[in-house]
Parts: sequence; C-alpha cells; structure tokens
Amino acid sequence: MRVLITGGAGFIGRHLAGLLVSHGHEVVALDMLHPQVHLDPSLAISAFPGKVISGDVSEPAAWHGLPAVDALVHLAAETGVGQSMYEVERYRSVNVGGTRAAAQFAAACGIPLVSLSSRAVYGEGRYECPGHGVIFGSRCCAQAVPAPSAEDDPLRPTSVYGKTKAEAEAVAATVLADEGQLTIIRPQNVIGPGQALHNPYTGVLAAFLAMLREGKALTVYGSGQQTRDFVHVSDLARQIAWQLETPPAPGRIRVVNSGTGVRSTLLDLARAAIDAAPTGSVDIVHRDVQRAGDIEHACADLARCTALGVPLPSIGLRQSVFDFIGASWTHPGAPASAWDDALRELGDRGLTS
Ligand code: UD2
Repeated sequence: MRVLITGGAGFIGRHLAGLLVSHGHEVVALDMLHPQVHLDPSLAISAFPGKVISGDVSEPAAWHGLPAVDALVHLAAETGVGQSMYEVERYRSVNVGGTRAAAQFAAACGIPLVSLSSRAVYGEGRYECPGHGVIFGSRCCAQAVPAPSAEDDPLRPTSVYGKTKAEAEAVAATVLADEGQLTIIRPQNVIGPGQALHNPYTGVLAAFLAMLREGKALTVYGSGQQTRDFVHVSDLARQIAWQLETPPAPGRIRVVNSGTGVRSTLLDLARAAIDAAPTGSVDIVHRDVQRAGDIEHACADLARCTALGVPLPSIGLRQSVFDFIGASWTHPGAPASAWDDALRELGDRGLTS
C-alpha cells in the first residue's frame, strides 16, 4: 500500500518509512522540515525513502493536492513539554488543528488513520496506595507507589503539550466516529538513533550526549529518582507498522500504549549514557529545579497490547542508549549550553520551581 506519513522526515517517521518500504509499501512524507528539528532540511529529504512534500499540517492548504494514498500515519507534532507552557497557541494549532485535519483527510479518503498521541495524556498517572487504593494524577501519601498507566485510566495531563494531545485524541475520535478506522498510540519516551540533537526543549538523552561530548558532568534535574519508560524507536516503528497492517474494523477506535513496561530512573539513564560513551567517565550533578509540566513517574501498562497481539518491544534501556550514543556521537548537535539556555528561558518566564 501507499502510506502518507505526516512528520515523516522526523525521528520516528524515518524509522517507520524504512520499515514500511522493507515490507513492500510505498511511503510519502508531508513534513514542514521545522528548523528546531532539522538543521539541514536537504539531508532530511534525501534520507527519506520516498517523496517528501513540504507543508505544515495545521495549514489547510498543506492537505490539498496530495497523492492518492491507502493509509495515513500522523506523526507531525510539537513535542516540547516545557516549551508548550508558553508557546500555547502554536502547540494547540499544530497538535489539535493538525490532528483534526489529518482525521478529516482520512475520513474524506476513506482510509485508516494511525495517529500518534503521547503518554503525556495521563499526566502524573496511576499510583497504588495500601491506605488509599488506586489514585490518579498525584501521589496521595508517602506509601503510594507509581504504577503503569493503562489506556482506560483517566486523562489528567499536566502540561499544555499533554492537554493538546488529549484534545487531539478526542477530535480524531469525533471526526472518525462513524465508519472511520482510527488507531491512537500513546508512546512513552522514545529514544534511539536519529533523535533530534538540536532541540534543547525536549530529550534528556540528547542533552546527556551533548554534555558527554564536551566532557561535562551530566546534569540531572532533581534527585534523578524520577522514572520513565524508554522505548526504542525501532520497536515503536514495528508497532506502528503492525497497526497499519492490522487496522481496526470500520467504526472502531483502538487506543494503545507503546512502551517497554519497564520503569527506569533518570539516574539509570545517565549511568547507561556514561557507560556507552566512547570517552572517559564523567560525573553526574544534580540541579534543584523542576520544569513546569514535568511529571515524576511514567510507565506503560502493556496488557492491551499483549491481548491484541501487538509486537512487544524487544530492546532494553542499555541497548537503546548504546545505539543512540553510537549512532549520534559524531553527528552535529547543539552544545550542552543550549539546554542551560532553554532552562534559563523557562526560569525567566516563571516556568521552573
Ligand atoms: C517526553 C517526551 C515528550 C512527551 C512526554 C510525555 C521525549 C524526548 N519527550 O517528555 O514528547 O511525550 O515525554 O510525558 O521523549 N532532564 C534532566 N536533565 C536535562 C534535561 C531533562 O534531568 O538536561 C529531566 C527532565 O526534567 C525530566 C526528564 O529529564 O524529568 C525527561 O525529560 P525529557 O525532556 O527527555 O522528556 P519528558 O519526559 O519531559
């Protein structure tokens, strides 16, 4: 089949496109080639194994005159949690408006849509407490322990980014309610080769890479005991391909998590990055700061994926970090100071505590 991938020239899109081509499909990208992500747009175009059409998904004109396709994967989004707190209109227009346009395009063409949401829709997610039972959105007391988020858990986004993703899910579901074939995927923290190295608004691993290359200590915000579920981009790509090739029945909406189901601390990530670096070891330093919208704990519940037969991730944290560091070490990227500047910018706007 021929698949249109919005945001196809980006990190996840390129992995997905390569995989789809290896499955015998044809791919076309619709991508605005945003300078915050693509330092050299011509490189992004030449790396994509199909035609790249330049366009902003939030602009209606971008959806006119596209080639006929059999399925749509909607990846294009603004992804910086901290940045979303002050670029509210841009995040809303791209993430909600862009998803609405994608769903309308899928409805008009009568094709399945796989749309990437985010685990950010859960916000702080699920806690289990011996005294208070199951609680969502915040820790009730010191006895509560974080638990994996399941797809039917209530949505309690804490950032503008998370709110736009939750709204986008609802909009797509409304547009495609009748005969549409909609799959919504909520990935956890996606890492791996090809991850943007120039975007200091998101991506702690890219920050660690920049620090390691300059021989600087890794800066962990807070205690480093925050947890994330780091999923390798090629595992996510396999899941998107499976969803495309196994769409839900018309009129059915499928919502699935994407993660490993394994919780790692930021300190685990920092140590794995240090071990993977080809240079000598560096220290880990802590900064007593929290970005507005940041959550403490995140991990995916995989019961629904397992029940559906979605291919489960096979790559663990250390291998993912090793792949990323190895593939990115000699690639140009922002200096470590860019992450300090982005944090300072947030502080100046009153968005750190
Ligand atoms: C990730 C996604 C985001 C969204 C969100 C859902 C990435 C790159 N971003 O945001 O798109 O899906 O998950 O919850 O996957 N930190 C440091 N030192 C640094 C930079 C960051 O300690 O130099 C901390 C930061 O405060 C946070 C953690 O690292 O606690 C992860 O930050 P991130 O920006 O990589 O990802 P996150 O989870 O905010």
